[in-house]
Amino acid sequence: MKIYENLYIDAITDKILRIHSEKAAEMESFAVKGGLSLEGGLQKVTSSVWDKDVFATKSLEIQISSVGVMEIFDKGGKLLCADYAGERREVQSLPEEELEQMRQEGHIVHDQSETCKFQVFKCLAGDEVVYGLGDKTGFLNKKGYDFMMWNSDNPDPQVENQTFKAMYKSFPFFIVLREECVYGIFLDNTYRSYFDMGYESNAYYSFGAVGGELDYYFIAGDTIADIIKGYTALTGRAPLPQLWTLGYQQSRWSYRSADEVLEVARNLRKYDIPCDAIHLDIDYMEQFKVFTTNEKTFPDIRKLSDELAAMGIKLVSIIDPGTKLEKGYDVYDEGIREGYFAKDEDGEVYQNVVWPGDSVFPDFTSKRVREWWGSLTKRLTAKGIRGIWNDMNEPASFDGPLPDNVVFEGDGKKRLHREVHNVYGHLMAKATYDGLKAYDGRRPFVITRACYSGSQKYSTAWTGDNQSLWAHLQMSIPQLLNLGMSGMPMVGTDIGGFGSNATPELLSRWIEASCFAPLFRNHTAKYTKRQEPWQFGEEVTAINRKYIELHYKFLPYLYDLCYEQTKTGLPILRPLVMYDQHDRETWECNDEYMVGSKILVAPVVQQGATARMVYLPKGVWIDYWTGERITGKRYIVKEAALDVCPVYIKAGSILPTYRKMQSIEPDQIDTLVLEYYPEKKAGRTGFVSRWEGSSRYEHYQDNGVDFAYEDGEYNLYAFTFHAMRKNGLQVEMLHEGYGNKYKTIKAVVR
Ligand code: MIG
Repeated sequence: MKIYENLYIDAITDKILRIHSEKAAEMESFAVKGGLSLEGGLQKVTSSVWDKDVFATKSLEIQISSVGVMEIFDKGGKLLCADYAGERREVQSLPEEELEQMRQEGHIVHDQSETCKFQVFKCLAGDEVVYGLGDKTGFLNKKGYDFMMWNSDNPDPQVENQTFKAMYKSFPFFIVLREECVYGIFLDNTYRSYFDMGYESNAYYSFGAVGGELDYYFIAGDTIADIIKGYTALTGRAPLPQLWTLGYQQSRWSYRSADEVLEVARNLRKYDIPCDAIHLDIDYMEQFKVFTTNEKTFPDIRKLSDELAAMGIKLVSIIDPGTKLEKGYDVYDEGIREGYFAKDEDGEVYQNVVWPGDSVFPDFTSKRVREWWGSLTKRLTAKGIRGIWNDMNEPASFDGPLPDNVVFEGDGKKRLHREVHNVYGHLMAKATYDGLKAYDGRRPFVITRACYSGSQKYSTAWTGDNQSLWAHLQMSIPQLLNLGMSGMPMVGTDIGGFGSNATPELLSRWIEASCFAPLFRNHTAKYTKRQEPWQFGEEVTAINRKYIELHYKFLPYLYDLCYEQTKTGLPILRPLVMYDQHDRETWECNDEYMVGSKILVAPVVQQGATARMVYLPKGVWIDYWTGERITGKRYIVKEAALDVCPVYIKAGSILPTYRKMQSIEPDQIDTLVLEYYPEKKAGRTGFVSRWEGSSRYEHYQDNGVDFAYEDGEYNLYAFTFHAMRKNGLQVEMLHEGYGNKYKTIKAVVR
């Protein structure tokens, strides 16, 4: 529906509006699934009343002024979001020569003068906070900062936002929360885009892109969860992972030979550290040639993977998109013959330099190329590799950035680098996912560094090259939470830090802080001190083991959250504000998080600290370690020596747990232990406490490997626990389709 000059509004549902230019309507989206097929039971609007200048759906009303200024109201007449029509307060850029002087001394300065093709300005009310935008540096609340979406590999220490306007990922999506209301905006534009969330002025925020079309979605709802549901209904949700991929993973750039990998595996077992995967970084390749292996250092990866399998450990290997330019290297030869690589303006294959030296870049915008790349994954899976880690897919390049005009031909549709840069990693992840799914058949395990909105459909992600700095440990929490609120649930950071050297204390605190992370991987760079969990002596090893074991104990809870996520898009790690958005104290809580809605984690992220303030939101919380019951909506001080990561369980919860294990073998899991944390103590008879209340919990179980669940091969249980009854556990089967059921289900009252 046209509302003003080149401005159209479609109601996608009665709470999701698409605001776009005329041309945008015909453009294909890289993020929004299959055009606009909504997932997750959202209803498409079939009719809405579009009047002359008041447009309305069942839930929203839009007013357009005679000069095209748009205001969106809810049905009660509350103003949710208004275009800003006042004066701009532009930030002056320095003259180029002064910028240059700054650069000469090593300052990172940005020229702010790039002009957007379009920019949208919205009013700031003053009381709002802004979340989302992927994994930008800094804290949870992005208000007051400005950002750029341009997938960038920058190895400098990633501190706050001022020089890190762009990171590896582009999630042009944010959530605005106010006392009164909440909404989200998703700018579906792959060009370089800018998000000024009140840096230029505190009267307005703005977003815009240097190319492409104006095309954004306005998502309304009552809660942050509603906004995430709406956004992921558009851009998709993460599929169920293989169960083992939720386990602990050990990595280093690089374990340089099969022998070294085996030694790491033996140490993991010797020190009794649960672990499910070891990663092979670039040195397993022959001269960094993608899809090859180094015959000298890794003579028989099939044999290696079998030996590791006997220890319950799987291999994951890295691939890079940059393909070595070398005649006789079959991947290169075939790609040249078939025209699979990106070209320069004159039609010559475009070259730059990456790890293999002179390299060329597959054109992942083409379906043929993605299928080819996907089929190449067979070379790795045939050797027993069980997961593929996609690196350098911004794409990164050593000899200057790829120029704007490198040509990606797609399938007959020519696009320039400036248009597809931000989806290059997204499409590589898709190619990897589709290849693994087609040829391996198990649920693909892909990790990617670069992303665009919607990458959650194909891949997990890590936050790239952090460093072993306390500031980066602190940042890891808001980073993962904002990724989750950007629809990307399966995420983690390099535990212990990638660059620089971890101290024993930092490593333990990092393992503690990450102990519920869906991607739970310790990784570090080539030139750094070793940081496997056993490297710092017995005392520290015991702490590290304790938290890795805690992670394994709660695996069935994590997996249930994965299942929930496939239905709702809700993240696994959630900021406290998602628990109670009417409690302002939660809005900027940067050092605590919830795991689903029942566990609260408040890690220690300060060097030397042995106590910390913990904010407990409303409700009754049970200290996981001491059993103490605490009424929330207040701060408490928690003693937390190095071996204590404060964890609290919401009273009334039932949590599913597994017994101690070294690695995840879904077939062998036959016991489920339900921990019941009753709402209320009713009293005491002799030495026995009596409890009141009852709770219910739904639990999902399947083979944890393949797609059989799509044909109904899964079990869905409902557990009800009545505290007052003897043997108060009641088990109901809501769906019964997986044969290998638990032999034992028991409940313990905590
Ligand atoms: O230019 O493959 O972020 O995790 O270990 C460095 C080597 C390339 C960057 C990745 C990092 C990986 C490293 N890679």
